Amino acid sequence: MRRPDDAGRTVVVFDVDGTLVDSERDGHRVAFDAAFAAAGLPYRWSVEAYGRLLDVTGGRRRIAVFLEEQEYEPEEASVLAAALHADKTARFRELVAQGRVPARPGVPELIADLQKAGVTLAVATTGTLAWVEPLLERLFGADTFAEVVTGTDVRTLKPDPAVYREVLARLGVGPEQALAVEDSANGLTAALDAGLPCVVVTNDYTRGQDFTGALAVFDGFNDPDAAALLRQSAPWR
Ligand code: XBP
Ligand code: MG
Repeated sequence: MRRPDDAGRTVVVFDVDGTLVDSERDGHRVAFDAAFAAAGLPYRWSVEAYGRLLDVTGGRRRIAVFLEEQEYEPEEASVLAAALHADKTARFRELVAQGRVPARPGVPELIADLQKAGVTLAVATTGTLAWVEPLLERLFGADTFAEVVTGTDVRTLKPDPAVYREVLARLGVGPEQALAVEDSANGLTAALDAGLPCVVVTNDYTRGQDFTGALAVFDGFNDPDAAALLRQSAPWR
């Protein structure tokens, strides 16, 4: 493995939801439903329905789009979505604190190996800063990621490339020095549009999406080919 000070510095930028952690079905979805219940609203998102709702990135936008589907006026949907999302965020932080949001199998080992090899690690996520930071610290330690850019830090969410561009700007590296690791088509589009090569590691919600343009697509981090490719050094293409 090349060291960062060799020709071609090596940076790996990870997505969080569905990539570093298994967080959607038994984490975010549960917190959204609890927020609906606490507000006295009858809505509950089934495991299947949530898969469709994931097409809209960002929890607040996801709620707003859903409420508009329930015939709320856009303005009312937006105000209610903001309040529900604030409550959802507090509830998800609680799940994080209880250790109920696990790393995906193979991820802790991959992170440890990349750290040992001197690779610079970073995060580009649509998720909210208030839960992203405690989750990363709990699972991977406080100083594992050189930069963490969240949905709170950018104006436009994935599939827009803003979050990846912000990571590269903060690190002061070009996209050719970085590799993105994503789980979804929205994330892949964001990475590619920022110029990063991208490996996709799918999960139950994203398997079957269109991953045209990905450097490689794997089912899990323990796939031997995935494990080998992700431990290679730059340049990846
Ligand atoms: C993740 C998201 C997030 C989470 C919920 O997308 O879209 O909205 O589902 O987190 P990606 P928040 O993995 O592509 O970054 O409620 O904090 O938005
Ligand atoms: Mg994701």
